[in-house]
Amino acid sequence: MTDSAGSLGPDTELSAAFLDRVTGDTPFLQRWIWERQVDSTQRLARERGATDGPGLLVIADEQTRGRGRQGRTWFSPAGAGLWMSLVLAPRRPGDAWPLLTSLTALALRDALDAAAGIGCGIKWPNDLNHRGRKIAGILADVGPPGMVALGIGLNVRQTDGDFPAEVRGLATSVRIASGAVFSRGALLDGFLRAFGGWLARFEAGEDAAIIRALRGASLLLGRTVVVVREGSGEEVRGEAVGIGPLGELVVETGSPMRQVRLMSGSVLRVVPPLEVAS
Ligand code: BT5
Repeated sequence: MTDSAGSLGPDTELSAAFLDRVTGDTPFLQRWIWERQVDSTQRLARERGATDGPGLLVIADEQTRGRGRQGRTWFSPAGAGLWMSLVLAPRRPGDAWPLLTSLTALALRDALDAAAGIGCGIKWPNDLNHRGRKIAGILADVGPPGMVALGIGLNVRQTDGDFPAEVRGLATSVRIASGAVFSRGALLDGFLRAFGGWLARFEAGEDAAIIRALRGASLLLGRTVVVVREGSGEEVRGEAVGIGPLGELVVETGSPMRQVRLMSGSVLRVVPPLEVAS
């Protein structure tokens, strides 16, 4: 393992020795980069992946330009969460890669349950929610060539007052959900283990087991949803009735009734609301 960038201060639990240990136990990682502050781990991960290849974890204490999908902002204050990106070359053809976002959500869910006793649900396509509030978001970018960059933002230490007005009441953290301050290191360790298990299933072609788990974790199934399609901006309204083989959301809509398969999109409304769920 190489500490190829950044300097690790004594105030962080994500020490070089710790990162060496957790990534050393992780077959799909060969290197890590820790930065005290970076614009976006996703930007740096893709840059370094392009020059040095896959098997890379990039993690930062703070992001100054953390990003969500479609150019949205991801608030990533210093020391408040796990802000990280994995660069991988999964051993499956690229047309199966859309499932990777879902795998990552399943791994985060497992890790939060095991490490912090928090029961979360997956809000398709890329959010992990607790009691109707977003605790984590996932960003999957294809590239560098032959690789995928998986960006993960998990809120760990924020109190309600720490969130900017824009997301206050909509966002939550491990601290808010559990009432305890958990170490980011323990959560990282738990996530990497859980992710390794799901990645192995994915590479073994066990998609049916993945989809089954996704159905069990989905917060949208059985609810009425309004989804804005990525790209066209079209609004689809109907009942979420299934999860397809690539993790897509199947919505029954219109009259006469037809099924629409959504690969990606933003959920505008859910009825009944998600607070009722988890
Ligand atoms: C996401 O986008 O949820 C993907 C977030 C991925 C962030 C990680 S952090 C490490 C890596 N490096 C990066 O630069 N990014 C990745 P999306 O579904 O578009 O949701 C974005 C929306 O979530 C924003 O428009 C806000 O409404 C909300 N949001 C922003 N920051 C938040 C936070 N810390 N907690 C909860 N919600 C937040």
